[in-house]
Amino acid sequence: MIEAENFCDILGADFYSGVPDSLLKPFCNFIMRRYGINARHHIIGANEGNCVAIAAGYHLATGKVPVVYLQNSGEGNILNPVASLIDEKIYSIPIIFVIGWRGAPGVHDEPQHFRQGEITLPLLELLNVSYFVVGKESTLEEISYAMKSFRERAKSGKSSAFVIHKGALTFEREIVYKNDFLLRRKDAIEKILQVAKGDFILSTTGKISRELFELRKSRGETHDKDFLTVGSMGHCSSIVLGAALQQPKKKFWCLDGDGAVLMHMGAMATIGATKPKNLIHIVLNNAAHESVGGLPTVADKINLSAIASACGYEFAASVEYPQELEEKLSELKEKNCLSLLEIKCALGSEKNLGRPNTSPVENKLNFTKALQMGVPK
Ligand SMILES: Cc1ncc(C[n+]2csc(CCOP(=O)(O)OP(=O)(O)O)c2C)c(N)n1
Repeated sequence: MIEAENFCDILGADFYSGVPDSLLKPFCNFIMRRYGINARHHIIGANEGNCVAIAAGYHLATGKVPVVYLQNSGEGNILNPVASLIDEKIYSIPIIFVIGWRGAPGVHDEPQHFRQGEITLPLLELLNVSYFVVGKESTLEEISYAMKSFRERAKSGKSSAFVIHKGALTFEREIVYKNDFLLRRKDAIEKILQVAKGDFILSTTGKISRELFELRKSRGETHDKDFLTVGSMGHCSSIVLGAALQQPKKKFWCLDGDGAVLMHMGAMATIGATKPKNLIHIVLNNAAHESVGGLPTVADKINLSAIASACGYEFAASVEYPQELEEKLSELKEKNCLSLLEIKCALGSEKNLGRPNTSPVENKLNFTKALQMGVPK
C-alpha cells in the first residue's frame, strides 16, 4: 500500500480538481488536509467534465500539468472534454488523471459498477490516455517510473492516468466533515414517506437510496413505488420528469442530493420550463458528498430555492427544522404545482446502513408494474 502523501509527492502537481470517490478517500482526505478547498490549488467541481475544463484553464494560465481525480463512474462525464478539448489533436493539454476503479473485474462491488468497471481501461485506450494500474502490491519505484513516462508524454500534450484499486492508497489521519445542521437525513426521508403515502418516489445515487430502502423495510412497506437510481449521478430528476409527464394523474417525488443536483444542474432549467404539476423535487442538502466520504460541495454557498424559482418552479422553499419540514411537506402534498423543497441536513448515517437486496432490474420491473397499472397499452 502507498501513502497518499508519497503518491502526491510523486505526482508533483500543485493543482487538483475532482469529484470525490469513496475508493480514493485516502487521496481525497490528504488533498483536503494539504490544501482544503483552496481555489489556487484545489477545486471540487460540479462534475468530472467541469474538472477537466478547470484543469485545462489552469494549464493555459501556468503551463503546468494539473491533476484531475474521479471515480471511474465519472469517465462518461470527461469523455467530451477529453476528446474535444485536451486531446493532442485539438488543444493538446496534458492532464494526469487519478481514477478510482470501482467494479474492477474479479472484485466484488455493487451492480451499478459492473459495466463501468469492465470498460474503464478500454475507454482510456480509446481516448489515447496511457495508464498505470496501482494495486495493493504496487511500489513507490513502480509509480515513480510510470510518472516519469507520463511526464514525457505531457511534454507533447498527452494525458495519462493512474487507475487505483481499492485499498491501494492509505492516509492514516481521520478527517471529520460536518456542517451546522441538526436534522438527520434519514429522519427527513421518513417524514417524506409519512406524507407521500401512495405516491411514486425516485431517489438519487448513494446513501439517500439506501436509507429509503431501509426505511421501507423497517416501516413494513413495499418497495414497489420506489425507483432507486443506483448510478447515473445527477440524472434522477430528469428520470422523474420523463415519467411524470406521461402520468399526469400520479404524483412523483424526486429525492435528490445536493452533489447530484449540482452535477447536472441544467436539469432544473428543463424541469422548470416544462412545469409538470405532479413533480415534487426534494433536495436533501448536507453541502457534502456524504456517500463517498463527506467532502464538501458548494451547495451551502448557493440559494437553491431561488434557483428553482428562477428556473420556473411554481413553488420553492428551504427548511432546516423538523416542525417547518412537516408544515412544508403537508403544503406541498396539497399543492398541485411543480415544487422544490430544499431540506438542510446534517452529515452522517448509520454505521451498518444496508444496501438494496433487490437487483436494479427487479426494482425496475416492480416499479413499472406499479406505475403502469391500469394504463392502456
Ligand atoms: C458520475 C459520478 N461521479 C461520482 C460518483 C461517486 N459518487 C457516488 S454518490 C456521490 C456523492 C453524492 O452526493 P450528494 O448527491 O450530495 O448525496 P449525499 O451522498 O451527500 O447524500 C458521489 C460523488 C458517481 N456515482 N457518479
